Amino acid sequence: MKGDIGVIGLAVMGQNLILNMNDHGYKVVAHNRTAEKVDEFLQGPAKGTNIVGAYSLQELVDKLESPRKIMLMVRAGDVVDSFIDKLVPLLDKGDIIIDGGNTNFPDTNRRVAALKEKGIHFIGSGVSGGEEGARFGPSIMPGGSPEAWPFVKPIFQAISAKTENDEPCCDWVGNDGAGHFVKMVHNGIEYGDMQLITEAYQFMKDGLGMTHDEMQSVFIEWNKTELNSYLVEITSDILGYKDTDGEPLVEKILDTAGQKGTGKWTGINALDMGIPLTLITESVFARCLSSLKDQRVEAEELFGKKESIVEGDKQVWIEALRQALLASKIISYAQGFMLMREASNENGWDLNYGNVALMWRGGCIIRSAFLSNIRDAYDIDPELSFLGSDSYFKGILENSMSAWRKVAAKSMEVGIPMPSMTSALTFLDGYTTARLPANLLQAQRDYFGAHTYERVDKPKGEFFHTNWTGKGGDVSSTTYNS
Ligand code: NBP
Repeated sequence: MKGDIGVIGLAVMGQNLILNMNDHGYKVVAHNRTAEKVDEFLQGPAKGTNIVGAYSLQELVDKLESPRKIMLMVRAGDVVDSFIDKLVPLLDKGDIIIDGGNTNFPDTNRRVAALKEKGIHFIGSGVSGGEEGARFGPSIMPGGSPEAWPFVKPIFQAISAKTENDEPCCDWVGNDGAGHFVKMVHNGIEYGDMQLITEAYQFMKDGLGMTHDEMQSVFIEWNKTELNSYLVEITSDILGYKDTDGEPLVEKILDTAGQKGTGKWTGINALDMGIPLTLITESVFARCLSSLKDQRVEAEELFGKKESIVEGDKQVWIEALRQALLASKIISYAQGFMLMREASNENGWDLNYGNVALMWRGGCIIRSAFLSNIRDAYDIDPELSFLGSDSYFKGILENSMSAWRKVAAKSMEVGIPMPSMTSALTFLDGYTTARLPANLLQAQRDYFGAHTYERVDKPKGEFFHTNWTGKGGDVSSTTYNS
């Protein structure tokens, strides 16, 4: 009997996805560039299963049922292109290549188009959930050639995580690189969620002078509220984890954050599309700032900086912080969905936002109860332009407003950096202001560069230039927006 699917790449993600597929009754053919890893896998974790090995791409292709489905779980970038180049001459028209790595979506756009010309279907799929997700149920976000989806759907939906209603956290996202785009936004939101939690931690630790056991209890309690999520849950575990000397391990970890690029891609994409994705982008910058460790140490000494303690009832502050965290999180998701909406419109992807929320509901790093509410919001209004306008989320934003402002103002007063919580509030203030000072900005642009402006008392699209000094000319610059 031939294999149902081939997987190339036997590192942590590939091995665990294969074992997951095997558990669900699929016969998987496993291949890896370094052939010894095939043997190690077959004699180790795959021993006693239906998994078979292939030591060359030809052997892999020969062992698969048609149309062949070959999934790459290898390092993103050139490695994917090189496998595609080697596979194509061995495949038949109608065969399917799937890239399950963390690929930047323009690469997937390019590969879908190039392979279409050769009659090969290509799926670019985000896979989230790390090692445990891959083994027992990840969130899977496939996009690309729609013709390929019916062949891949049963396998992907079987191995994916399920919601509490047993719905698979995997559905077709859209054409081209839509799956990888949505995975990129997922990762951006993950950056935002993590940064928000770290800001709450710093406020509690440095502002309120709380112990790690106290902070752990707070996160345990928060996890029973609307903040219920995987990241809040692991944060409580981390805060309670003691090193061999009985001290909290977290305080022994160097405070420089790493990053592998997906948050940065999300920010760059937002700038390209003109979407104010402030919270995620601040989270990326916060990681950049954290990596300037030596400079920060010097600057703290130079400025003689000291944070002052936050006075007042600790319980009241903790509740205010919870509300500020929740409200900021709503803004982060609202901005992420704005970005997806713009990308969907620009690329004709016709994204289903409720389905995206459902795919993130289980298996992935940002999984949370909150995503069910997002799904509900898009069920009510599939074209919702701002998540905060949905009545459930609007209610939370309004109820949290005073606590959120209090926390933001206090953090500024005592010198605790909270870039994501404060920028989220600033965003909402801007978004809910009908008249911003951009009129003055337009006047400045027209003053120095004759860039022209529109008037509130004239139809939109009519442009005016003023000779502000009496010394300039009447010739204006061409009007376009980049
Ligand atoms: P890695 O990202 O570490 O990739 C390891 C695989 O890539 C191995 O099979 C390795 O073969 C192969 N490879 C490399 Br590296 N360079 C190669 C080359 N020049 N030619 C051929 N093969 C090459 O594995 P991973 O952590 O399992 O991740 C797989 C994909 O899934 C990545 O795109 C990753 O970003 C993504 N992802 C990872 C996670 C996670 O939590 N780790 C989560 C979600 C998505 P070799 O054994 O011969 O070196």
